[in-house]
Amino acid sequence: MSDDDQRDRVFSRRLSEVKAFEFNETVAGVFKDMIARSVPGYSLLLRMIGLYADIFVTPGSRVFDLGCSLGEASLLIAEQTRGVDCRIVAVDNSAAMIEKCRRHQTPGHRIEWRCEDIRRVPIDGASMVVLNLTLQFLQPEERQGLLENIYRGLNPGGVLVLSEKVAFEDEAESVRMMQLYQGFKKTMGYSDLEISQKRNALEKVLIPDSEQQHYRRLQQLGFDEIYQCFRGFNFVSFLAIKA
Ligand code: GEK
Repeated sequence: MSDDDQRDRVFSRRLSEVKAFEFNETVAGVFKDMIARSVPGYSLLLRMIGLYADIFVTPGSRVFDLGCSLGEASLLIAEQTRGVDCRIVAVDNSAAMIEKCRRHQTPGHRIEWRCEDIRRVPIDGASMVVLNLTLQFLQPEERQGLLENIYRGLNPGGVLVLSEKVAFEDEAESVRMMQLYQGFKKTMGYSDLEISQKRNALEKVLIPDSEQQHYRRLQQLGFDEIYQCFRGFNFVSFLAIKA
């Protein structure tokens, strides 16, 4: 078992104070297990990203994986675009995550691992931009600016993959989805204590928009085709194509 394959027990003991969630070394060490057990359909989301790369990535273009964490999406894109002359720029502002990414061997592929803030990354010549569960960690007022930057940097025919945890405008739906999501986490082996302490830690850090907000914003930005390709309880993934 590598040190990236440890079981997530970050919130398993009762904490005297639940601090705001951070992507630090402890989290990076268990992240593979944490995300697989916390996001319904995570492995399917990754496979869908690989499929999109196959369809949309063009020679001479760049692919941006913004908030790449351990680089799983970038590695799949690299695999899928073997033989295509493109560059993959994978960005995360967690030094602990990027340090682990840099250990990956990707012969014949050009993944550039960058420890930077995605709000300041210049984006241009992109055939594909991936925001897989990352936009939700920016302050709500910062999201539009990043998306504008992405839209401008996409080539004609380029795509944005946007996966997010979402909030619900309808109260009854919101309550039901929370119940289902909590049930999902229990089936994945998390205790009630872990679920509630993690929820508290994320409260001010992960602020979800609604599906409608995402859809409207993508439309206003100018994307010509917008598809919701995945939904698992309160997680959705959009594919937005620039004409
Ligand atoms: C995956 N996409 O496995 N700049 C750079 N990185 C950031 C910023 C920022 N301003 N804010 C947050 N992050 C991945 C999963 S995880 C999702 C993405 C989750 C980074 C943060 O450090 C973390 O690694 C990532 O965004 C979010 O496909 O944990 O739910």
